[in-house]
Amino acid sequence: MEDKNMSKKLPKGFLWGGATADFQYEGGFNESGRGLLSHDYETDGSKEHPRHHTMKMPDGSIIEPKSSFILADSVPTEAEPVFLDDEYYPSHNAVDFYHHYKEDIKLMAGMGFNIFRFSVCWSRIFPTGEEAEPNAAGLKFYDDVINEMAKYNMEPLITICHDEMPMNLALKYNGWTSRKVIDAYVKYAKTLFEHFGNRCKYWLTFNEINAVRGFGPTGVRNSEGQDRYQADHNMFVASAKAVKLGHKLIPGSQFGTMFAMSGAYPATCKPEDMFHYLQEKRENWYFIDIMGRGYYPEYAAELLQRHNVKELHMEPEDAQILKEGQLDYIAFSYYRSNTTKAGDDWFNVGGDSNPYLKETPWGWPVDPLGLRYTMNEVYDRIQKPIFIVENGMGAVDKADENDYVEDDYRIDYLKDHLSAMADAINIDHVPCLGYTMWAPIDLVSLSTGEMKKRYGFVYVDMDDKGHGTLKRTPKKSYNWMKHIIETNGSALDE
Ligand code: BGP
Repeated sequence: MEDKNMSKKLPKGFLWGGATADFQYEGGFNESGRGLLSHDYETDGSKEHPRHHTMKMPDGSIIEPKSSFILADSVPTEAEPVFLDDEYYPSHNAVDFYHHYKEDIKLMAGMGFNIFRFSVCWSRIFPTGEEAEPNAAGLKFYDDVINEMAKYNMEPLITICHDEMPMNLALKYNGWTSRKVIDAYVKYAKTLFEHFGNRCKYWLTFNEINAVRGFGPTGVRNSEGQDRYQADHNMFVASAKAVKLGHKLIPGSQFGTMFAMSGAYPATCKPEDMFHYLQEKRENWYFIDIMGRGYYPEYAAELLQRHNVKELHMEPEDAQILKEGQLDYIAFSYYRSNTTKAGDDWFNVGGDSNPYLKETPWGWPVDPLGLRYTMNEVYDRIQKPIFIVENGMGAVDKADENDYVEDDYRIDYLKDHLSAMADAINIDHVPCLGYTMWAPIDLVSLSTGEMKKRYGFVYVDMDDKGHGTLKRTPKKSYNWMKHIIETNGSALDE
């Protein structure tokens, strides 16, 4: 499949960078007037012991872990979030970008990044989500970050909302099920546009909006069915309103939303498996079609019925809002591919293992060609530029006595994925704005809350319980990536 004669050199102006999320990276939990965030009550975990939220039930008992991300549907609304002395909450300090931003930005600049994707912590700007005025100290932190980046000609790609919301909004309104949250979000987005718009052209309204995570993107307790799809509709409207406003306030601004994309394959060529695959794909296309084309597709009725959704509440003006607030580009994360077959659950992320692919230690199949396939598929469908805003490999790194890591496996993963991306751009002519690798500096894993699932070009001395010096040390992949960026991809041919 790879064309050996076609250079991997990328078009001039290609954006090279890294991506992070505030609650996995930033810390600074008690600083600059930051309010409580939905992720603050999430414990650490592992593959064997899922993360959970610590909530006190009305009778004083504490809920049991149910599954990662999802706050048990059975938790009554009167239950209160609570911090427990014997639990560890990784979002509180994360890897402390809050106090290391100068050092981290310098390290990223050292690799030649011309863009850095980070998310603003909503509750640092509006602590409960409902204040009339933003928190000036919170805005100042991001001012400092963006100004530091400017010293190295690195531009920001800001995620307005990365799977989170002020805890107050999640509890009071059952997250995005309420249209009140649309207003809170638009006020928050407007504040960011007014404050940072003169220095930020690229924006993402949401992270992985299509992922199913209660208390994650939707902040909703019941993460399936009626509430979930109502929450999604409200997020579509909020995103479209923000896009329209952003275009008005920031001339030349470019808006995307980030979708979690995996390559997907029918497990066999049995027609039933193929049809199931088509329906499974629509679980994702639903989001991309509505936000990228500005209207609900015909198949939405079947999909919603399949998820026991009776009727979505829509205001008469919503259709026009969705039309006017279409995305400028389609951003996605790509880590792996999945297989699917008739009878599998919808959202059966992963499916059976694929005999043709190797897996990471966390069981994620490694499929670089799937990236080229996904880029083509998304572009063929929506015909708007794409932006790969997350890709990388979570691995167990063994640091030597100087904290140096020889991560050849990461280099192999990235080389194969970047080569596949270059082929999609150079051979298939898929327009792609850039690539931001997850995550340039080691940080806390979203799914497991671990530190040992490391992604970075830079090692951070910290363990799963937050112990360590936080010292940053470039890994072998750091200089490798630097060379790829300084040759604008040509070195992938070496
Ligand atoms: C995406 C999220 C990120 C990130 C990444 C890697 O789903 O947008 O926040 O963490 O996946 O996943 P994990 O950290 O679970 O390995």
